[in-house]
Amino acid sequence: MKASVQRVADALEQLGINVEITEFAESTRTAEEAAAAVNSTLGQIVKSLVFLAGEQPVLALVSGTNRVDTEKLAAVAGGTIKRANADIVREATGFSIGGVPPVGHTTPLPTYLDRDLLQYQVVWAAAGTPNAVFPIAPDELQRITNATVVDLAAAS
Ligand code: 5CA
Repeated sequence: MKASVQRVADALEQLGINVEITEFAESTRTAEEAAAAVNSTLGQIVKSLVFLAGEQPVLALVSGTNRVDTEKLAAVAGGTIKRANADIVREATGFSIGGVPPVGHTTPLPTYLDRDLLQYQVVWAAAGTPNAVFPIAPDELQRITNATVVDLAAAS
């Protein structure tokens, strides 16, 4: 297991939950690739997206079918919302884009969970690298990330 995947496994264990991380031979870098790898719908893939709310990095956990409406995020996170660049993502989370997990970050980030994820029995999130994911019930994901559940989806 890669060190960055091990960090996610350790974080999940410390949170007291027993989930199985799968490392694939193929890429799960994008939500589409992850859905193909785990044979789920796109909506069941959790995108872990870092934004800057003013200066504060925040994490949005978003269904694979949704784009974030930054005005909706601003309304709950405060400040002007900007997408974090790759360097800020790595600094704030300790992980690189494509493998950013919902837990195990360098420092805890204020976290917002797309309410559309709650319709599924199980969702899949990245586990530290662009080919590792794990399944989790969305209510459990909300609990372990201490996330605020919000409507984040941009009109499609
Ligand atoms: N492993 C997959 C599925 S769990 C994953 O991590 N998906 S993701 O959506 O959370 O991460 C990829 C996202 O990073 C893409 O949606 C894309 O919007 C964003 N991204 C890619 N390149 C950049 C970049 N240069 N700056 C900011 N965000 C980026």
